[in-house]
Amino acid sequence: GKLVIATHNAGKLKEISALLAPFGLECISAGSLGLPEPPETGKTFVANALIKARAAAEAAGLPALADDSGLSVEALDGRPGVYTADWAERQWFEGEPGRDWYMAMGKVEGLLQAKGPDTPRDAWFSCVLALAWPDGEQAIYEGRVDGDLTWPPRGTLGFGYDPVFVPKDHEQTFAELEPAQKHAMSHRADAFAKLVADQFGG
Ligand code: ITT
Repeated sequence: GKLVIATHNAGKLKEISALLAPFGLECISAGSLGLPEPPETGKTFVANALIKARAAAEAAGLPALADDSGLSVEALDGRPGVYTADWAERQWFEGEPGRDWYMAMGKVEGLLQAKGPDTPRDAWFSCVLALAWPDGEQAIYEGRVDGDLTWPPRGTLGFGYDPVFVPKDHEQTFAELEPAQKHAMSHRADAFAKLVADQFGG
């Protein structure tokens, strides 16, 4: 069957396509269908994931999968959390609109350092996947990975905050790990495993 991937984030699209590859679905990106980005007005990952999945399913008349995710820092009371994307100011890169991730990572680091040198650097990524069908049916799957923040950023793989996130029991950042290694342990992989077990029976 066909599935709309309701994201406008190229890094996510790449990871979701890789994670879905074994299931023989025809994945269509929201961008290629020209679907608009609905405002993410929810206060939780679940609410925002459902907003994006429902909007895409209704506009396309096809089942849609959305991902709402973010980085939470223990010592910052879970911030930026659902506001992770918002902390990266919109800028223009080589004529394309984008977000300044380096600045966003620096903002998190600055707040952490302002708390003092002994502040715990524990953080986690959350991912909520929402599936929505045009008839109103929907399903939600939540994933998480724990780690520590490092500074300065290291690595060029992945996207977003990957260069400052070191998963627990590892030395390398998500941006230094091969995609297959990240996919074996990420918040997105955790949520996907639950989706696959539920939708494809294991
Ligand atoms: P869509 O809503 O179009 O899917 P978005 O980038 O706006 O794209 P979110 O609102 O869910 O998506 O924001 C999540 C942000 O959290 C994302 O932009 C990344 O910066 C960060 N993030 C999520 N997963 C990540 C990952 O695996 N590695 C690094 N950063 C991640």
